[in-house]
Amino acid sequence: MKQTRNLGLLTFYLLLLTASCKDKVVDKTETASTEVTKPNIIIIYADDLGYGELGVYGATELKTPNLDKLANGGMRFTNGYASSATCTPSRYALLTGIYPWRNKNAKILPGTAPLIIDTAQTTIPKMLKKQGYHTGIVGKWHLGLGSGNVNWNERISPGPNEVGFDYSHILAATQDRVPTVYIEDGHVVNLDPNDPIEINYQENFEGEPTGLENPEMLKMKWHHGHNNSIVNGIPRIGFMKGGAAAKWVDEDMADYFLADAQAYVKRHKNEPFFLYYALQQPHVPRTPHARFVGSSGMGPRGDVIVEADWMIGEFVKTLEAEGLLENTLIVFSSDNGPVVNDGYYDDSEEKLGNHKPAGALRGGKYSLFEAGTRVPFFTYWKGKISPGVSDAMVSQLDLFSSLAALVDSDENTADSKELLDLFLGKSNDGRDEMVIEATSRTAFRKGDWAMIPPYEGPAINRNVNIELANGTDYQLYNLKEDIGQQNNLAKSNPEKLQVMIAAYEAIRGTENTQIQQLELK
Ligand code: NG6
Ligand code: CA
Repeated sequence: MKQTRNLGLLTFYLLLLTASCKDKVVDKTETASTEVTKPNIIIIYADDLGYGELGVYGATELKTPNLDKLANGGMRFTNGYASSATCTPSRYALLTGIYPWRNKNAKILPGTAPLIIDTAQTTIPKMLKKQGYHTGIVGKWHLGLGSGNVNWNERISPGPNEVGFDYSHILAATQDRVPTVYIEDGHVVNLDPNDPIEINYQENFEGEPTGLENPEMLKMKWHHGHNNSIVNGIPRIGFMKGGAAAKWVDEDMADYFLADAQAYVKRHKNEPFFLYYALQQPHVPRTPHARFVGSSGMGPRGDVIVEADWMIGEFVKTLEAEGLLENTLIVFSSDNGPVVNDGYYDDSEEKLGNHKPAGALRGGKYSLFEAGTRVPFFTYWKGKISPGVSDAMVSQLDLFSSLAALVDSDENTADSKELLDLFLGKSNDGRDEMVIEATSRTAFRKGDWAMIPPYEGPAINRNVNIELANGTDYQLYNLKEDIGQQNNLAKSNPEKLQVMIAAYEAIRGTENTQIQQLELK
């Protein structure tokens, strides 16, 4: 009896010894020593995904199990913001940590626009590179390429590789804009030199069909805009000639980028890496792969959200299989709020049913109301971030300084707040105030309040059926009591309005507001 117990103890000690030896072996490896200070960082960025689009943000009609699981296992923000209600400005702010309205070129760009990030400017990937990271972007770029008059048949530069990315595999602008080709490290993928690419946003190339003139060739009809060159039966913005072998197949795009994102993490799993995985969904044209067609019951818009959710599920599986989840911070968000009809007849309005892309928020993409910029936003780090929900205010601008703090870099920017503890779920302190932008107009959020200066222009963009928040009066809303921005308190609370205007002008300058006030007189 005693002997058996001793034997048992011996086995126990032997097991302990083996276990601690194993630990020591692991400790000596390169990976383990970098584990503490150099976690991998992945930003997954959706395109036009609204605040109410995920189950975890209250969606009931649309199923997003993979994103819900990730969000539920991490820190989810209910007051998380993109810097702008459109793509280019938000992406500019995300990567540089600078308010987009400080850069007059940070507007929705055509596919031929030059790069709008100065190659001397600091960016998240540049900052991380200095700390020993390998940096990659897979997916949508939309920050311009080249310095004007790009020759698409040579190496295209400057681009992502010149502003901090060691590796880039991108679509230049948007899925609805030419050139409709993938570009890897500055080279158009599958380009046949005998079939060179030409792009023009002003006029068509002779003999090339267009959406306007050749409706019989279309598998998707245009509603507004989007009637230039036809690629894969879909009319686009801009004219394109040549490059037949290089043209993407829209329905394969999600799988294409997923495979590349998976390959990237596998290639770089033995060094600290930063991956910016910029999804193209649910931006127009919505082209789900055949296996997702009908998956949402909501038409192509819902189907591509289900598709994106599945892609993220697969991507996380890869991280898990490679043993990377415990050493990787994942940030998920969207570049701007939702739009249902953004220029094509794709049944999204007809089949929307009870789904509310913006949740309880007013407005949408292009709008200064909340739905323009308040978006799904969460962080996930297995074993490191305790699951939770935070109502602290946080902007994508803040990723620059917070990620710098994470990797022990002393870089920061004036517009980017260091909120690392908030992102890691160790604090509930967010920002107190911020300027938000929408199609070159700006508004202000401070505490529970939102203030929108008067702006000329239509109250509603009828094409997309979204309230833009233009008006002749100041608007002031208490979001805590009125998340849907129905009660304008500007007149009944003039003191608060003045406080908001003063704080706004302290950041934005007086010019913007003064112009608006002059126009009112
Ligand atoms: C608009 C397009 C819209 C979309 C948007 C950019 C028209 C009429 N509308 O100009 O379809 O492409 O630009 O979206 O052309 S974003 O998410 O990249 O900012
Ligand atoms: Ca967008």
